[in-house]
Amino acid sequence: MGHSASVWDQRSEFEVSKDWNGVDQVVLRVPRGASARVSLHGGQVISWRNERGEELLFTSSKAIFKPPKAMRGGIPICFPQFGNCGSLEQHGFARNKMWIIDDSPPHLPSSDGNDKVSVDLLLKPSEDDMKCWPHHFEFRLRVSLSMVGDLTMISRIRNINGKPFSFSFAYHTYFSVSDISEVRIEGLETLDYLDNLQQRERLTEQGDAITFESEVDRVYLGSPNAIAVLDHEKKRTFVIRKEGLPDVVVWNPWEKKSKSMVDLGDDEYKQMLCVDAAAIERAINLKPGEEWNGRLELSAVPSTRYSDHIGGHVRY
Ligand code: TA6
Repeated sequence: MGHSASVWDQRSEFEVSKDWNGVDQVVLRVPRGASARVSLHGGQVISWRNERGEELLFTSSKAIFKPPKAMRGGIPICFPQFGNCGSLEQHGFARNKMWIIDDSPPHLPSSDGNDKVSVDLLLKPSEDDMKCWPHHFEFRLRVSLSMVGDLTMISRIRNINGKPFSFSFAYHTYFSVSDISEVRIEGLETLDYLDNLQQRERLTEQGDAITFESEVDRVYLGSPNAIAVLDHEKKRTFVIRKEGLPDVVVWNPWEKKSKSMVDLGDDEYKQMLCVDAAAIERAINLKPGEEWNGRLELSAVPSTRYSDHIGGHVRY
């Protein structure tokens, strides 16, 4: 079944196919060759490829592609809770629910509509969901691919005239990296962070780019809206731009925890890094009728050019 999507001066198609569990997936393609694949299970981006067909997101070779478990990799959506510090399952239920394609989404500002191929997904609570989280919400997710292969995700979460509610949120992004010991993050220097390995103690990052020699599980607070993840071996930089998402989660399980995870290969920690645009420290509160937007834009650029892409935010 083909859906035509209006794009900047070229007709592009996205198709809906089914995975081996019979779950619908939407494939976005642009003429220059980049693509993205979104599963209706969890509204999870499970693949993002550049115009050479290189996969930019990590997927575990031991991923369990069986609902209700979220696949280990891609970009799971953490809502309405990040982590396990609330009454819900770890990272909330949104990534374990079936979403639908929204054929008549409310208008988005034109900057996010005309030069991209997009799909709009919708999650609304079922009667069952209301038992564990009794709030009337609509979660609209637009996943877009630009003509040059940048991936954009826009979450619009609205309180549909129920009682006020609060939530935390993250785009739990698994980047594919060549070797974690050859990766650094720029843009988080000198920020405070909550260290999940030390009972969420609040600490301050030192003044240099972040590199990796052991397990890291941190929530950086009040971060700039442009962050760079530099993969030295591939000479590739992921540029993360965000709006409405003040925090950044950085997670690599390293060797010991990888060995304890059934859906992650023992050595796969070397090829992945989670850098999640998030809203965690301060919960988002919505009164009836209010809506929150959280926007993420990912680019993968040659490292020689990445400073052009994040302007003055670069720190040396
Ligand atoms: O900080 C990221 C984190 O909360 C880690 O503690 C680790 O649990 C990771 O998320 C993966 O969570 P998941 O539920 O996807 O296994």
